[in-house]
Amino acid sequence: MDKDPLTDAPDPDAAHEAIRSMDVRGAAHIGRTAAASLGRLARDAGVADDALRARLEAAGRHLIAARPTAVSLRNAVNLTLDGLREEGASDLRGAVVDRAVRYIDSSEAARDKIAAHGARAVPDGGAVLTHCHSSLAVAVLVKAHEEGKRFRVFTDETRPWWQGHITSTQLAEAGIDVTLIVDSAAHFIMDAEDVGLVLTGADTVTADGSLYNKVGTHAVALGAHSLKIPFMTACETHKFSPYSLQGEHPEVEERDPEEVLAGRTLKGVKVRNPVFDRTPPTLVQRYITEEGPVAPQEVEHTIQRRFGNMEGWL
Ligand code: RI2
Repeated sequence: MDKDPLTDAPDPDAAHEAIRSMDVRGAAHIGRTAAASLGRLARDAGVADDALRARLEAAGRHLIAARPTAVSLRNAVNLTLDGLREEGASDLRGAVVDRAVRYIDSSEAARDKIAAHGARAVPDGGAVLTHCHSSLAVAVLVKAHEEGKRFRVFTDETRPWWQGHITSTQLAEAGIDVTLIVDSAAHFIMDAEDVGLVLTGADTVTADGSLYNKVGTHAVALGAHSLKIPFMTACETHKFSPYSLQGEHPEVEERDPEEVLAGRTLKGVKVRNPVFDRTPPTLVQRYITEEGPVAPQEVEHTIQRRFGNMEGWL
């Protein structure tokens, strides 16, 4: 029997803190953690329906505030809290729990489908370049390797959180030939090595087809474009932003400069730490989703089809 996904879920306050501090990171993981914490609260809070509704909505708002850029967090909260708005739901608690479990299951199922779709785009021979750590990009590469494709991977290290180290370790554990590079070496490596694909994850994809992902992604995409290397992004449609249909674009998170300084003091120097950037749709060849590859110009239609009534959404 599959393990109940809510059993080990943190309460929403603990989930907020884990997401804010990056103990829980990666847009897909963040979304599933938020959904699980709301499901757990709904299941365990022994209060009447009105009080439960108020507590869940407050917890949802607090979770969304933990990190502003990855839309999977806000989507996870809203899709879970849709249980509160379910027409004719006699069991509010059960409806929210059910939505939370459905969100988690669909996110996990999406990963397997994305791996299968994405593996087709991975070159047999040559190399792939990645940026930051994306669980979905890793799933694609591992699947391609399991299917017998042989390729090398160059991984951008991605300061200041070094998520490229996670990518490198996971790929090496899967038996893939992996080489870690500093981010500023990306263009040199794309030019010097036989890189046939750049593959990243996504934090948010907006209706105009723009990609919001870990800072540095835009520069990598520009480099790939100049060298005519396909640039693709592995992402579940939970990363698509229905809010952007009304022109809302994600806030780019700026974190503590201390993360950049890492304990050093540079007298008279200002430090900034923006952690995401926007890559324009013209530089993205395909979003590899659970539904298959989606071109940037098809994102708006996918959002309209994928997200229904948003009434009452936070
Ligand atoms: P998956 C990460 O952000 C990276 O930007 C990565 O591309 C994205 O989340 C998606 O990751 P952070 O949370 O959902 O490390 O593919 O700041 O795992």
